[in-house]
Amino acid sequence: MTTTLAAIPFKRLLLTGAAGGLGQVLRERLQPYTEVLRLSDIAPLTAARGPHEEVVHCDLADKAAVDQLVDGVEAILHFGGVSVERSFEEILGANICGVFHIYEAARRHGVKRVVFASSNHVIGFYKQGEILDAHSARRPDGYYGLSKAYGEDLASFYFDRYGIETVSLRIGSSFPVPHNRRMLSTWLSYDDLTRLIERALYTPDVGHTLVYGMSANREVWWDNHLAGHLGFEAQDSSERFRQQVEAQPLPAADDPARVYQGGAFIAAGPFD
Ligand code: NAI
Ligand code: 15L
Repeated sequence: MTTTLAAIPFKRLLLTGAAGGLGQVLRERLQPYTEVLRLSDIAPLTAARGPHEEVVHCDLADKAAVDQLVDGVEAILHFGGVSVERSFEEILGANICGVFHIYEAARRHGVKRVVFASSNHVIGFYKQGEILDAHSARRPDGYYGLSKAYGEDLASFYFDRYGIETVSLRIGSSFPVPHNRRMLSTWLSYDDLTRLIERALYTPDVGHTLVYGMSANREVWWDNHLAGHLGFEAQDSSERFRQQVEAQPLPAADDPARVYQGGAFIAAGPFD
């Protein structure tokens, strides 16, 4: 993939969730955008590979630790937290308190830009095929989706109140390949994710911008015209995987995987 670096690298970027699936990918791909990349997770990370990396173990639920983590960074890519549907108690510390701690630390340390990894599960209860844009009412499909909705609202509030700008990425399904029929619509390639992050970091005057993170797939449910100022143009498509995905058995007509935008997440739980 070729980067289209739009501006000079940042002095220091923070990436939370650096040990995760996307974090490991971004550890490689963010290097051109920053002199120093500070990598953080609650899970073990391999040691810094040179002066261009810093590795900090941090629990997002720990406010004082997050405050220290953010000290000295110019912008934050907030990808850490529980990334699937879990009990409210599990989501609370990592995602809800976690994103609050990130914005409070950003305020205290004068950070002016956040890229927030939100999720399609904020709108997961819409039916597949319904077309949504950034103004569509939310229909979270669980505690996880609710935590991402809260993060988006925090982003909006911290811009209105403190001028901290955020691009909230409502990511569809970002994996090496789409795993199922639903993901033929929701898939976001790693190259397109990187392009989107580049635009989210460098586009001026984003305020709080909400953008759906998907590749240029043949059938999509999300319309990004309200995020046109980002200038994001996806270049990949799930189409080349269609044949192998459609070789899988077709789920029953009432299977959530076939009915809802959030797929199987809508049927997860309860957790008591
Ligand atoms: P992941 O689960 O692989 O990575 C999340 C990371 O956050 C993990 O390394 C985990 O250890 C860390 N984490 C969890 N609780 C923490 C805590 N209390 N303190 C510090 N770190 C903690 O998830 P993935 O796929 O890499 O996703 C990254 C982000 O993007 C997540 O926020 C996820 O919700 C979001 N996202 C991902 C999508 C995808 O398709 N991969 C789709 C939509 C959103
Ligand atoms: C997400 O929000 C999850 O983090 C990821 O693991 C996938 O399940 C993705 O959504 C999806 O909806 O495919």
